[in-house]
Amino acid sequence: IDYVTAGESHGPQLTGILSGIPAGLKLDLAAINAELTQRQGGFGRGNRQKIEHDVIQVVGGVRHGTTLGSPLALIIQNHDYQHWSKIMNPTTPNTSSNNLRQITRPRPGHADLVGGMKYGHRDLRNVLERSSARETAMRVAIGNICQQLLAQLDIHLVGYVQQIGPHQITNDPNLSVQQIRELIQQNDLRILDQNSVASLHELILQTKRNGDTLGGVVNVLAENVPAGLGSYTSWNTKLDGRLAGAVMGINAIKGVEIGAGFTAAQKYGSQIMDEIAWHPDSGWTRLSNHLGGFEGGMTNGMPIVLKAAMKPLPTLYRPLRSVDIKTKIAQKAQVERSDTTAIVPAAIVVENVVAIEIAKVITETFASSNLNRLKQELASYREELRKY
Ligand code: EPS
Repeated sequence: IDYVTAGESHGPQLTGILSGIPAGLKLDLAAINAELTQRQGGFGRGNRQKIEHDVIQVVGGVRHGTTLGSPLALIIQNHDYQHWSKIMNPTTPNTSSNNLRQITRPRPGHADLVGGMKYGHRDLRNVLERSSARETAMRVAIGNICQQLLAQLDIHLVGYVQQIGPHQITNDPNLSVQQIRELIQQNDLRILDQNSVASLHELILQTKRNGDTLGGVVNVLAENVPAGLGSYTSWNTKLDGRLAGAVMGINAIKGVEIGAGFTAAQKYGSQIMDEIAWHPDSGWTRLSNHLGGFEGGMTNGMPIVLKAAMKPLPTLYRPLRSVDIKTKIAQKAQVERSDTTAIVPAAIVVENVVAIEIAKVITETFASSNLNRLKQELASYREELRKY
């Protein structure tokens, strides 16, 4: 599995090409659209999401609803383009009348300044348009297709919000993916503890009134992942490393932990290693899961537990100090429309990016041109592991 996305935030559309999905997967477009709608939601979003109604169009790689094994071609329209069709037109020449809304005062913490320096852009909109997290809509669509493949293999995962700004949300490490899915649907913060909702709404509203923004932490739990995905044999085959890279590749993510992560550093080995057990019916297991489902860069059959830290969004309504790239005069950064927090969409994006990496390693490990063959191979592999 591999993928590439293209498209600017206020351009005509987002485009995605996803290769390596086995033939024979019945695509559930309604499920993709439901996931896209979820990503658009969450308390703390700005006004752009009132304009967008993300819907997937599949224009290649699928026939009569079933994948062909060829690359999937995917489109999501940007409805806001109708307001930007002059300024963001891909083909009309650059004239004074369609060159409006230039950005010359870079926002600290955003890609604006370094992106302009690197690519030689004098209008930082050329950077903002692609560095925008709008792109993650396509990653979520691609991730949902990968989740549909994983569901066929009885592998399930969920991403949810663990912390917003300084506020940690009560967690329960014993909940299943299904239980978490039910709990997070009961509020618009994708959190487990319904009692925290009102105070977190107030925190986000107060932050908005202050012209400020908030980040947070998201958790991902993946269940029934077979042992032995990834490899200890070379650094770049370790799956935990690949997951960390993919998650760090999401806008605004500044940290990734697997299992106990940084807290493992404070403990004794005897407190952190997950002791080994064996049962005649279920085979090999661990008596705890401090290592988050990984040993030697390989899955060990325990649930994958991953955390990602998101920094607060850099677009502030009460802007910070910057310098105009044309005049070199010190000025406040440009104010652009934005969200107060995007931690809810981030949880969905991280979930889907993890799904893509797991689907990727599975299709690399097992024969995967056809879904039925992949199912059979994985089932016999699971059986082999059980008997080991
Ligand atoms: C974003 C700024 C906002 C967000 C956008 C990401 O867009 P706009 O500048 O049009 O108001 O709404 O996110 C999305 C459009 C999306 O679909 O998630 C940014 O600067 O990254």
